Amino acid sequence: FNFKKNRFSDDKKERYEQLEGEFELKGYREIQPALPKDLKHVLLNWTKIPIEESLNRSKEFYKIMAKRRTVRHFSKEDVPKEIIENIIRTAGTSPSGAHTEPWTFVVIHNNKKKQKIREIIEEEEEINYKKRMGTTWTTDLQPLRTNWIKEYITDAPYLILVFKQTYSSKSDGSKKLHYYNDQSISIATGILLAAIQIAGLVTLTSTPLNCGPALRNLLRRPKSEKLVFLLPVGYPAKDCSVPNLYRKPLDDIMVEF
Ligand code: IYR
Repeated sequence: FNFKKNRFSDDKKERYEQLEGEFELKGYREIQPALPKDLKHVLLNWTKIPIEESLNRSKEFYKIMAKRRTVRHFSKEDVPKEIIENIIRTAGTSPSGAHTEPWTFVVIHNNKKKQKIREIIEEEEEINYKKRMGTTWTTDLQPLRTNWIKEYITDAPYLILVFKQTYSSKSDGSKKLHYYNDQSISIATGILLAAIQIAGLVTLTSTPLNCGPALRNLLRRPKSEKLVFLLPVGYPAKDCSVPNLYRKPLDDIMVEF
């Protein structure tokens, strides 16, 4: 029931008010909050650490993250599932709009599923590379030596498909709005990348173009969910090479006042 007063012309107002009374009596009028109305607030569980340790941790974390590279050549070596579970648990600690936690991480270990996913993506990517995208796109990507053949999809032991929930439903069946779901899913994926790196694994932050609906159907996700990222996760291949890229120094990315 989406009764907005301004939708009714003045002559219908009287009838509306009558109706409103009826709805209130039947309990239809009340909007169910996304979080419990009487949600408790508890003391923050936080412990101060010495400045020295803070400095050390920030430096060590930076050093580990600076070694992160996007990897496109994977070993077939398996990874214990518990590591993948911990990584996803960590991503799930991300902040989200109104604590809606608008993410579904679909984990694929099954080879037949990986093969099917690879077929769907390669078919679309071949069109992207050959027809859909312009010469600026192909010229810009050329130094990365990517193409539509995606061996990593079947080589990596795990695929994590990150789905963004654009909305869900409340317990009364009404629509639950997922505020800032774009930001929330991006932050969660950033945390996911950091968790993968800390665990000593590698990944590729891929964004399969035009494959969303086909993959959503294959994995039986609802229409409310959109595929945002596909991350192969595992170990690099023995002969894995990466483009020799450098990152901007602090001076180029930080502005101080
Ligand atoms: N999604 C395509 C192309 C691609 C686009 C960008 I922007 C990259 O940084 C890398 C690749 C692919 O995966 O091949």
